[in-house]
Amino acid sequence: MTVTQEAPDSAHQAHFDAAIAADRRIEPRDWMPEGYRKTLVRQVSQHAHSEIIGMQPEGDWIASAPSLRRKAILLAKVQDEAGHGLYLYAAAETLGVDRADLTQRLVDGRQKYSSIFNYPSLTFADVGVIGWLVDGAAICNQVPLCRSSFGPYARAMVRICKEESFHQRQGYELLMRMMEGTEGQRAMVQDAVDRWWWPSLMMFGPPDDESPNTARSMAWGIKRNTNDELRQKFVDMTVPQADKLGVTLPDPELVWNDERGHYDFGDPDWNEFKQVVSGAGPCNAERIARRRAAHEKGAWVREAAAAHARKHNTEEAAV
Ligand code: FAQ
Repeated sequence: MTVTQEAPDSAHQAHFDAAIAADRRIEPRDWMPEGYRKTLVRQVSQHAHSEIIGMQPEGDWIASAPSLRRKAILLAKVQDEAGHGLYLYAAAETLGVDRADLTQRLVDGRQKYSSIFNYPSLTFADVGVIGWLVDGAAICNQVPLCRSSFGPYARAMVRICKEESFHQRQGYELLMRMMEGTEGQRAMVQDAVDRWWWPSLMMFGPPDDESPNTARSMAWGIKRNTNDELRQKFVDMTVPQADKLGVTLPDPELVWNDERGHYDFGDPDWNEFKQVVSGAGPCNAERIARRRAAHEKGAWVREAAAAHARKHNTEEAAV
């Protein structure tokens, strides 16, 4: 059966449902319910915005990295994040939206980006902790998205996850070196861990019973796990790494539960999460102002590229 993007009817819906039930990929040319398309536009564009805004906290440290080696690593990481944003905007565009419009929605505050990037990076230890915890959380969240039902999103995630894995390792390696250093350096690492632990847990989103989108997104195969499942996976993975590193995670309720086969842990401050997501976090205004300024400053580059493409196309057509 050929399925086109015409008005939905029961045959289109049945074909889509059968593809989801059989765990087949949905591609941009396939008919899809409007709710599925909208959910993907929302998630993929928020994800793209997060990668681009996420360049800022670490980008601040490129100019003052303590060695050439650290500067080269950090530059490569931040450039990777720009690339991730581009793959994800390209995946979103296959759903019929325009990247320029998505960016406008971001800078106007009409679209979200990850709460985590609204916290400041105060010392160079934050670069290590962002790599270890923030990229570690991103990997936990994103590896299952390589099996997302929408083809372009799933394929983008495969490459992104490979690069996130390097990001996580560079962070952990930096922290290992700092923990072998002076008492002052060890204190700097512990302070950064204390500040980033709870925001990292919030990256996975609200608890399942307060997550309006999870059930629908899982039924459609867009998400493969619930927010709480992934948060638990992250805690279980991270506690032994913290022990090895010699830092304390700032949660008095963190304890191994033999019966469950998982760590028990405390609740993040969900009021703080709501505040940060609604735009009132420590760095929201600064992050958006910078993104808006970069977008405006880059207008001439976009215009020049478009003019060049037009000229090139006219020349090709004339041959
Ligand atoms: N921050 O019903 P749910 C990275 C919103 S990339 C802000 O549970 P859903 C790489 C949510 O959008 C990090 N908003 O929603 C890197 C929804 O609002 P809406 C980004 C959040 O979509 C590392 C509402 O709350 N990763 O770190 C957050 O089913 C280092 C209700 O929530 C992704 O985007 C939050 N943390 O589940 C870069 C991964 N959580 O739109 C640089 C893909 C929830 O209805 C340096 N996304 N909200 O108004 C996902 O997996 C999902 O979208 C979730 C949220 C799990 C984030």
